[in-house]
Amino acid sequence: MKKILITGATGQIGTALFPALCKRYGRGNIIVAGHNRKPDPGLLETDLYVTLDVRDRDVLANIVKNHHIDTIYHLASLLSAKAEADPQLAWDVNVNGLYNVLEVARHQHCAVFYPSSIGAFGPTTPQDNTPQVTVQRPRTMYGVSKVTGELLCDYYHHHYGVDARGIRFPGLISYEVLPGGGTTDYAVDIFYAALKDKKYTCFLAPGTYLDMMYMPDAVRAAIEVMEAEPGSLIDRNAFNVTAMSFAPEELAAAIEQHVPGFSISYDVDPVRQAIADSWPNHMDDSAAREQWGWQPRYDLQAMTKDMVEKLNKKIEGTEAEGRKKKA
Ligand code: AKB
Repeated sequence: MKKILITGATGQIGTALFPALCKRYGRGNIIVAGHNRKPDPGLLETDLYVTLDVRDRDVLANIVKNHHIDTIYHLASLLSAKAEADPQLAWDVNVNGLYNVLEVARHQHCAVFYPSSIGAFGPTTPQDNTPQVTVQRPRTMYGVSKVTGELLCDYYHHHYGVDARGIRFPGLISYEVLPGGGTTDYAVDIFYAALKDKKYTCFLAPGTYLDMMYMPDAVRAAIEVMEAEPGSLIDRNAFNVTAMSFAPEELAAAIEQHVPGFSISYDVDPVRQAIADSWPNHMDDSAAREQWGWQPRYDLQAMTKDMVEKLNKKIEGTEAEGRKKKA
């Protein structure tokens, strides 16, 4: 039986991963750890939620020991734009936090899931059909921390036998919780703006192609790679995975089909634009497809339709809740 700890569990991925892991392994077997963001009130009331700053190795080691954890989904991390605003903090959380997780995993025999990113690539990486194994010379602290993380996970696997596995996530689109501090966040913000105001001002320029994925696919990818036959994994710590690649104007056109009259304008943020320009347009994820059967289910059209439906329901629910409180 698996006993799983999710670090950074109150973030964009963790919030969606938690129910999926509960469904698969049983709610009582998933411990969620958060630090900065407030968790769902339902979680706070249970003993499934623990407070954890991943930089504190002793606290982490005690949680793993006391809850008999055998698998850690290590999601605690600063995203790209936030990391550029505070590179020292980004190194501390993203690299030292992971180092602590791997050390605890080494001593307490845990498997580790590590989310790398398209941010692990840089301006000298081939931008189209970016290969699985290629040049990785990122110029952002986020990218430096992600490449370091990939190498650390490999090291702990080769030298200590830690079952560390990971994927390079593209931009992730979801309706549960906002991402916060990323370069690909526009692809989430745009849906909220479309449903609220029928217009959106994008901080990336038209023509900026980036890999993207809808959260249900991302959650499935994280679970599938951890369940894959270990013998089939060659690139175990940093699989390219993608589901679609689009530029802002193409996403806007897809949304307009569901929100007539929606329009996009641009006010480019030079920091985030430079980050996006250094990332791939579209990755080759054939290694993940061949080695553990990766297959996305949502393309741009399917994702947009589902996002609009789910976000509409969420907004209606929030408004109804607000009216109830007032009455
Ligand atoms: C970010 O934009 O920083 C993240 C990522 C692609 O890693 N969403």
